[in-house]
Amino acid sequence: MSLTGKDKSVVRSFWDKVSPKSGEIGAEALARMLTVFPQTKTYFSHWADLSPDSPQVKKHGAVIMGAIGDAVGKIDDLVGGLSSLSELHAFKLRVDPANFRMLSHNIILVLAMYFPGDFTPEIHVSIDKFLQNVALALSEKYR
Ligand code: HNI
Repeated sequence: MSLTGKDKSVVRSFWDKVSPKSGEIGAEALARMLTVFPQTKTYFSHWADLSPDSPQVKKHGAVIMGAIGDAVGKIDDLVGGLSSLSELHAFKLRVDPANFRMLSHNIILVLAMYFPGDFTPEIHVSIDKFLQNVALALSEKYR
C-alpha cells in the first residue's frame, strides 16, 4: 500500500514532534518487543542482559529509532534509502522479516502511549502505512 502525499506530510510533521523523544521511545518499543514476542530474543542472545532495563536494549532501541527517523527523510525512496540496512538484516543478521511487524506493532503502541492526544486515527493510519513500507523496504534484499 503506497504512501500518499498526505500520508507523507502527516508522518513528517508527527515525526518533528516525536524526534526529541525518539531514543526513549525506541528503547521502550524494543524492550516491549523482546518481552511480548520472546521469540525475537534469539537474535540478541549475544547480549548479556535482555531485560527492559538493559543498557544494550536501551541503546539499540535508540539506534533503531534513529534509523526510522532517517527513513522519514528518505520517505520518497524507502527501498533505495534502506537497501544497505536491508542487506545487513538479510545476509549478515539473518533476521526473519516477519519480525519487522513485531517491532512496528510496538513502535505504534509506544507512540500512542507517549502522545495520546496527538495520536488521532488519521495519524495512526499514516504512521502504520509508513512503518509497513519501511518493513517492506527492509525485506527487499531477501529475495
Ligand atoms: Ni535491526 C542492527 C535498524 C528491525 C535485529 N538494526 C540494526 C542497526 C540498525 C537497525 C540501524 C545497526 C546497524 C549497524 O550496526 O550498522 N532494525 C532496524 C530497523 C528495524 C529493525 C529500522 C525495523 C523497523 N532488527 C529489527 C528486528 C530485529 C532486528 C525486528 C530482530 C527481531 N538489528 C537486529 C540485530 C542487530 C540489528 C540482531 C545487530 C545488533 C547488535 O548490535 O549486535
